[in-house]
Amino acid sequence: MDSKVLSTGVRYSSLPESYVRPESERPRLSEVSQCEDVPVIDLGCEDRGQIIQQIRDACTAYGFFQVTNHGVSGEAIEKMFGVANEFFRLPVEEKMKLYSDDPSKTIRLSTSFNVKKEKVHNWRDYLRLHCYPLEQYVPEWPANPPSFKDTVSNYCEEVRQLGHRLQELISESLGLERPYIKSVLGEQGQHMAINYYPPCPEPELTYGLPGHTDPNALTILLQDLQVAGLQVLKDNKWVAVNPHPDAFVINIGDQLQALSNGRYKSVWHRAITNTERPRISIASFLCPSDDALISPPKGLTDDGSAAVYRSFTYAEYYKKFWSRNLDQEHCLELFKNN
Ligand SMILES: O=C(O)CCC(=O)C(=O)O
Repeated sequence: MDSKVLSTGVRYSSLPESYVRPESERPRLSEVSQCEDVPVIDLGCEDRGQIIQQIRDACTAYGFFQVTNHGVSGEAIEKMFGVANEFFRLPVEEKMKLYSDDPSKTIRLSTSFNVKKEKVHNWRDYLRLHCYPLEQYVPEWPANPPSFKDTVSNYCEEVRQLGHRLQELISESLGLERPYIKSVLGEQGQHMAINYYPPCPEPELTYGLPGHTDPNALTILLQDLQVAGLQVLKDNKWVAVNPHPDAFVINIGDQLQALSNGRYKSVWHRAITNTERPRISIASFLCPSDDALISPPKGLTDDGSAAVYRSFTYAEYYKKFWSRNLDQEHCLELFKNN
């Protein structure tokens, strides 16, 4: 291929060889069912106890849920989608100024997942940004489209508040003090992946993103309302999570699985492609501070259940995660106590 990225405006008539998965790893789209009972939690509900119960049930059974009345304004969401679309429509030469395949960069346009490590590529381009503290990172963000910095900063602030609110609810749902998770995770980083999945000539042969869990604490995902593509693993079967108007999809990440001593699941999820329309998704990740020590609180082990994972710092975990391929075994398996 001539260009390193896919978002060049060129439509492919067949899938380039380097994206074709071996037979046994293909998405088998005809076997995927619709997830009819995705938990949708109304954060505007006046009964806090009910919200906490719903979160407990969702995190235990699914590892993900959707939230409505989440406090992020419709305007912030609409503008965020607008600027994401505009960015990926920029001329490829303009976008390539930001290209890097080095995961340690705090801003980069890239493609697939980890192009230097993986054997088969994924049908995705993405712009990855560090977003907290804003004043540290915004100066390095794209100056084009001109509204990018303002729009994305505003969106990040609103989403961060939602994340903190959810972490309080999740703490309480585990029987912990409301601020527990937030205080253990320290001054949390915030990253964003603006994902762009172009129309794909052969969606049966490849992924936008293969099945993976998120290495961070909590993911707040905004899905394209018009184009479905997210699937999660439920009871060992892939199910489609269709976009719900005005909702964010919330994923429990690996750090909350470890902190909850395995009670809550960091859910396997993947993004598939389609032949017709590009799809955009915007994932915001709340990440523990590098030196946060991830270890289950006493309250979750004092019934005699042993710590499932050894204690580790987030820096140690994150380094391990990016040294691997996305679709290998769950990275937490490497931290399991024997
Ligand atoms: O595009 C999606 O729906 C999923 C995105 C995702 O899993 C990610 O960015 O880690």
